[in-house]
Amino acid sequence: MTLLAGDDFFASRAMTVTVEPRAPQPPFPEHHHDFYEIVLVESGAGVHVFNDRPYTLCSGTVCFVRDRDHHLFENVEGLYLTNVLYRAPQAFRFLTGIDRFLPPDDGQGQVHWHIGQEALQEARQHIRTLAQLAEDHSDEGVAASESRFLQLLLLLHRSCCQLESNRGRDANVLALSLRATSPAVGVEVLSAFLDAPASDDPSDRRSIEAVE
Ligand code: RM4
Ligand code: NI
Repeated sequence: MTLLAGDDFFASRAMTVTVEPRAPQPPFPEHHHDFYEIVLVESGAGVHVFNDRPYTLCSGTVCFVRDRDHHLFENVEGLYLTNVLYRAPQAFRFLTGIDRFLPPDDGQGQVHWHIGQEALQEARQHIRTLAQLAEDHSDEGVAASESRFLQLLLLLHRSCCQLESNRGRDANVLALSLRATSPAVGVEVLSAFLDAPASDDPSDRRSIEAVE
């Protein structure tokens, strides 16, 4: 399996965060990395085979990839995504304790999440700034980039892990249950789902609980 090396992506050893837009992301063979990445799906569809299990991707899907994970992309249909690469949770120069805002690292937890269009819009602004800072090797540049990264992480943490509305929670449950669905069907189901408010019907609630 191919090992992607951070040194091929980060502008220098001094840099701890960088942005790799994939517009589009072509099918990409199985690989792992010596870095971590946050994959944010802008638009389109595809299948993300993550640690040997297929997940359907659509606009707003977020995936947290660690250095020991392996993954590939297939059945892509206009899949636009942004990878935010960072060396490791403990390898920042000016940040500590950020594990608190990453998905729990117990090996079995959820790694795919879904955020709404508003959060996606906000994430894009942070990513734009991160991309501009990725070439600034000065201490000030690295500190600014890490601080932006933390803002992005807080936004994703808020949007992914602490969704208050039923609808957001349901979307994450659904994202998980779509694991083996074809991209086209998955996108159709998920879009319809996100456009409609959460159902109060007891039998719907029971179905959601069953998937959970
Ligand atoms: C690839 C693909 C991989 C990512 C690298 C940086 O096109 O998106 O997942 O690790 O870029
Ligand atoms: Ni990757």
